[in-house]
Amino acid sequence: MAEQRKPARIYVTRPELPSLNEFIPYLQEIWDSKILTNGGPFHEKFEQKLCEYLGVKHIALFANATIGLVTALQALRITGEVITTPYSFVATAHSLLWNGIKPVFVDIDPETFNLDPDKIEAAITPQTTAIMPVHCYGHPCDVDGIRAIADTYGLKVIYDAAHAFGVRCHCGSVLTHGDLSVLSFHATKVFTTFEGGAIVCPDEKTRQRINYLKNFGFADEVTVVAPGINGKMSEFGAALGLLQLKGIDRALARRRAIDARYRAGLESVPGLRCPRPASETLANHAYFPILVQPGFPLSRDELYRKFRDHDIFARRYFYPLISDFPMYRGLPSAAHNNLPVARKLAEQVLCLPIYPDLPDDQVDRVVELLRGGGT
Ligand code: T4K
Repeated sequence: MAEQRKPARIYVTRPELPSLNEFIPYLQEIWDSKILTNGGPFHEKFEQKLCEYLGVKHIALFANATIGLVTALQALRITGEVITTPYSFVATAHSLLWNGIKPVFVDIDPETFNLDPDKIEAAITPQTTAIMPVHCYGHPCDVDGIRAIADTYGLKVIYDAAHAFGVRCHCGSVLTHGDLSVLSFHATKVFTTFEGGAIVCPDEKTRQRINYLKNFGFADEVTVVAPGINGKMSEFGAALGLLQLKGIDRALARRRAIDARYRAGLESVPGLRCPRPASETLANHAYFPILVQPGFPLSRDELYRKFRDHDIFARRYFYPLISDFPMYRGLPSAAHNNLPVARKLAEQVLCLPIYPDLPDDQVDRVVELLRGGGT
């Protein structure tokens, strides 16, 4: 009897990589030069090409976004309390704790999944020094609303832009907003250098300080200007990044096509909502969140488990809320009634698989399951 082939496992994401053959000449150069790190030639070239691609002026590369966030806070000498979102990956708030800063959680907007500017002012105290919003799923925050509040109260704004590679809003790259923006190039992101990240800076002076901080605080061979950390990206990561830039437009176009296919397939499924970024956004389709609402035959968690039974590994980004983890839940701002929108969305959200190599027939497999009410 012919063996029945099991459908392939579908993950929430898979990294987009160039062919190994294309990468070997880059590796050969590293092997020949024996320059592996500390700001080598690939590092310099990648920073320059990345600025050009993203439409920004100054970038400091990092080993990952988490160290980037920790360093961004150090660079701007942020202390006291920082207003942030509970609806994100834990690294956002952890970067505050690593600096001895108290996170103050503020609820999110039900359409954008991002900090609700209307709720920020009530959370400001004399100890507040900054706001750390997240462009969640790459959907831009209300950057103008946040800027207005920051200006009124003299606060800094550090955007966690881990999801926002290549995203453009009403006035160009979303990464030019705020005092600093931090990108992630982790394996699960739209643009990857295995691990990696970057801080987008407004001027060369700030970039210089960040460069000292990511290199133990060294300003030259014998001068240490701050208790810096080791946050440097290696030549391996920078070389891969340089090569990745060649394929990124094709990868983003494929993501766009998958996003459109999901939307067309799921348009009229009762109890499902597919949020999208504001219409003027040039999105990167980093994630495809759906909200499982009353009217759908299964609860979100039942659907999550049903998907797993079918070897489809959709993920509940971002459940649980950061404010529910043990190191945060004692904070007054983590109280249940302070974050009703974030709490509701965290109970309803499921991120569907989306990545450039995902074939149409697998997208259709996911859609069929949802159209059948998860059965
Ligand atoms: N701020 C925000 C808003 C973030 O979302 C993140 C990271 C950060 C800051 C910090 O950035 P980094 O310091 O990492 O640069 C993942 C990632 O580990 C994490 O980077 C990411 N956010 C978060 C949203 O998702 P997990 O626990 O879901 O990853 P994991 O290992 O379960 O991977 C998910 C799927 O991806 C796997 O089922 C298969 C696929 N995968 C994953 C890896 C690691 C691969 O195919 N290959 C791989 O190498 O956290």
